[in-house]
Amino acid sequence: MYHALAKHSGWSLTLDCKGDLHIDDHHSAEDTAITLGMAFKKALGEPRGIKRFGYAYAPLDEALSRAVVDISGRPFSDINLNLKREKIGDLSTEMLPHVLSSFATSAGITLHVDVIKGINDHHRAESAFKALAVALRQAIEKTGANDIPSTKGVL
Ligand SMILES: [Mn+2]
Repeated sequence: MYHALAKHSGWSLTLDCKGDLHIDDHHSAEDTAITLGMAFKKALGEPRGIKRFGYAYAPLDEALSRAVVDISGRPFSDINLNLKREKIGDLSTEMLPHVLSSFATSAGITLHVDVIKGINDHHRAESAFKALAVALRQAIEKTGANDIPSTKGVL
């Protein structure tokens, strides 16, 4: 899922995690998401001259997801993946919305992700990460201006 996120958002990402998988996957998933959010925020720096808003739909076969992003400086997320299986591979499916919300919180962005349809949980999850990737890529696109994209002059 991180691979799909990095690929489609245009990130150059190397992730090295020494987790506690002998206990469970919770902290490996959550803490990598928090770290990714921090790295995103740091890499972006002052959000000057960017589009700020981004939204995208991404399908994966029968699954379709929508992600809407605001590089707002206001951490908020509403994530609806509605996954039915307990696990996808070795990953607990409950960690997928947790990963997305942890990323949004540490990146300081507003994030809405909804899986709109789809039968296969792997497809549903992966389409959600791809939609997020494309939305993020759009939101941080340069406009050519040099302003802070906010009426308040600050994000
Ligand atoms: Mn947690």
